[in-house]
Amino acid sequence: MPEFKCACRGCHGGCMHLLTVEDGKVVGIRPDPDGPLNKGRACIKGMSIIEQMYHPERLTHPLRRVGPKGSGKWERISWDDALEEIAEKLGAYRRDYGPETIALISGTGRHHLSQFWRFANVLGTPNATSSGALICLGPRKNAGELCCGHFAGVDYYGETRPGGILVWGANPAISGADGELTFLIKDAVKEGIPLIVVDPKPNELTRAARLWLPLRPGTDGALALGILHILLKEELYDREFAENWTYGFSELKERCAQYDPDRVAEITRLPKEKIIEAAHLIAGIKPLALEWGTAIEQSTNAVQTCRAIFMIPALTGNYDVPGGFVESMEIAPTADILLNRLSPETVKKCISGGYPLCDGTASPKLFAHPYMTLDAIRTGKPYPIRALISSANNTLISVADSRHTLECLQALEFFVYMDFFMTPTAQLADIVLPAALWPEVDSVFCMPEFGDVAALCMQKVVQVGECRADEEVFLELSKRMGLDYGAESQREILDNEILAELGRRRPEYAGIDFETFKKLGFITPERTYLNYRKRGFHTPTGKFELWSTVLEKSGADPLPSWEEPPETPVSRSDLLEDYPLILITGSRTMPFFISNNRQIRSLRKRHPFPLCAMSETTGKRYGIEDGGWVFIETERGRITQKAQFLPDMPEGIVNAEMGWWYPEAGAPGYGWDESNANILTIGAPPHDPIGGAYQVRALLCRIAPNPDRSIEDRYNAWING
Ligand SMILES: Nc1nc2c(c(=O)[nH]1)N[C@H]1C(S)=C(S)[C@@H](COP(=O)(O)OP(=O)(O)OC[C@H]3O[C@@H](n4cnc5c(=O)[nH]c(N)nc54)[C@H](O)[C@@H]3O)O[C@H]1N2
Ligand SMILES: Nc1nc2c(c(=O)[nH]1)N[C@H]1C(S)=C(S)[C@@H](COP(=O)(O)OP(=O)(O)OC[C@H]3O[C@@H](n4cnc5c(=O)[nH]c(N)nc54)[C@H](O)[C@@H]3O)O[C@H]1N2
Ligand code: SF4
Ligand SMILES: [Mo]
Repeated sequence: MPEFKCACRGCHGGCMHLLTVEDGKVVGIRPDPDGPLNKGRACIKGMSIIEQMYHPERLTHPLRRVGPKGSGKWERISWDDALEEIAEKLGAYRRDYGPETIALISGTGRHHLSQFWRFANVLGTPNATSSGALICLGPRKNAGELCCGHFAGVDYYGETRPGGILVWGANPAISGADGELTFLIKDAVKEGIPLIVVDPKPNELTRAARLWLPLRPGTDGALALGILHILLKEELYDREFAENWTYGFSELKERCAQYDPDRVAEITRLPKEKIIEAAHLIAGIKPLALEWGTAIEQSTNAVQTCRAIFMIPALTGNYDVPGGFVESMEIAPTADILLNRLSPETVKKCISGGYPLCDGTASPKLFAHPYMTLDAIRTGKPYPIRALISSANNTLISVADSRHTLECLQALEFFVYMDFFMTPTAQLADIVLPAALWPEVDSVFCMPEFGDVAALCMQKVVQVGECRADEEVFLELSKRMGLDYGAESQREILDNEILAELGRRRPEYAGIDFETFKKLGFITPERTYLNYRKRGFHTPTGKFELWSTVLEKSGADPLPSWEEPPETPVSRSDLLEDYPLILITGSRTMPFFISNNRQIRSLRKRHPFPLCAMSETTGKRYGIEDGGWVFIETERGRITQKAQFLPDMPEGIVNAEMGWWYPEAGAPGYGWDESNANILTIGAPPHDPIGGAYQVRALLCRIAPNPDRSIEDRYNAWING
């Protein structure tokens, strides 16, 4: 039987698989041994795709709400009726109130994001946003762009292996985020490549690490500046790079002098000796690479912390060297084909919070702020948002302060939601559209996002129900609304825009079209190193900007800095009596992708309940048993998760998993508020003054035993039923 080469998007993506099709159905999947990133490997999420595609609860046709909002009553409608109604309503809002009153929200890195941005542009709304971005990848990407005009990642693929990896606020052995697949770091561990891990919570990487730095959550910026201080003071940096290729070296040195090891030890609660040891280890490893994650981004210090951390491998001479922290190759324009057609007046209307990386002043991208855009629905300020289109985003679960999100979504006049399954967010919509899963979509994308090693092919091998790719829906709506989308079909976009541009950037692939690309499955252009030595850095000064001239121009601090986050034992000591513990949220798990997959039985069985990690001493102090249910409460609200005692977990820190809801609890609520970590988090300002990130980690909480085990009973009935 013929096999089709398909790139998986069960997570951010990166694995190639071979799919077999019989009678119009996918009947087999095996990881492609030639897949440039996975090399014949896969995870359980990818392997469950057949179960996902043909799941009895999958959305397979459009629905229109019939009962009152949130009543869970729906009627089946045709695509034609759905699109006609959406086009007509959006057209009316656009005409009567202005296109800015229509907002768009998406989730994390999906194949259709370019078209999502394009649709916002042709619609004429500046209010397109995402539940990730500002707190996920955005700050790291922006830090890279501000420092050197590029993004960078670990060189796992070249002939030279990394000499060591600094893992900071990330758990890539589970998250394999953005195409840096889990296998790659696991291979590095097996090979004995030394790791330095900065993470308050133990995991398999902290256990394998040469050095583990379990810092106080939210203090990463201070630690990074402290490490830079030691490197600069003890002259452990690359002199040639510093002298010839950086801008603002002496200013940075002066700034870092405020972060001597004694002060940093006090802030981070790490022993001073460990901080010095970390700096010495970092200086001694060549080439050193960096794996960094969301923990440093989900904070009011996001962009400056990311900038400070990025400077560590750069100043030690590891930027874009073989086996080091290498520049993204930007093979194809898959992530950025947005037609920036908004007038300056419209750009000014963006509900960006005025943050320089959101409002277009310090970045060529415009980005509405998710919390503030939602807030405008509720308050009408700065003007009312009347309609929302959500694609690939379980807003009620993934945006900070879920009770606020609920209030906002309930106040919407018109809400269109597109997903594979019904979710608690979908239940608040007016129209729900069925989305195509990855074997049902034609697309080209590059991975990993950090380093761009390959361009990969997704191809539609079957049709399931009436499901459609999100990009097709944006195209179709544009046509019906008479908007100039610039192409007639997804195939034309792939051939004439993405692959044509790929051919211009990589002449060896000139003339390639999607039919040819499907047969190849992927391409892996050759990497060249130290490119900045030939053409300088893509910054205003042509240098690696330690002092950011872009931030300077926008009025922000041009040097990396750190401030105590808004709700810590230091900044809110007044809360300690009631909320004595530090709460972190997030913590990815293997079977799930954020809030996805809770209804996929084979996956759910592996991790049936949300786990709340803490040390035994912390748990016992509050009467909690290992495996018992625990209430976790902040000033915003209370949820329950199942306690998990972790041997090396530092005292006084509690970790709540994010993304939880319970499909088995049934419509309309699906238990959205039982274990959802975002009931506990803060969405309101203060935000990161540069990029608008909000604080979903490093908060204050209290815990108490919850004797009620009904969540387990309900699950058991569902899984056995
Ligand atoms: N407290 C806390 N909050 C967080 C985080 C945290 O660590 N802690 N992490 C943040 C981060 S990093 C992110 S990226 C966001 C994630 O937030 P989101 O990206 O919104 O992720 P999900 O909530 O899983 O929503 C994705 C939904 O989209 C659907 N979906 C998946 N692929 C497609 C597709 O191709 N088309 C369509 N139409 N639907 C699709 C899924 O079925 C799912 O219901 O959450 C953020 N929120
Ligand atoms: N299997 C799976 N893979 C995924 C996802 C998934 O849900 N499941 N989600 C995807 C998405 S959207 C993203 S953004 C990535 C996220 O990938 P990661 O960034 O790896 O996300 P997390 O595991 O949430 O957090 C990483 C680590 O941060 C630590 N941490 C918490 N607070 C702090 C702190 O204050 N400082 C420091 N230094 N560390 C802290 C946590 O203990 C955790 O080990 O993963 C992606 N990949
Ligand atoms: S790691 Fe991601 S891309 Fe690979 S099989 Fe799993 S879900 Fe698919
Ligand atoms: Mo994310």
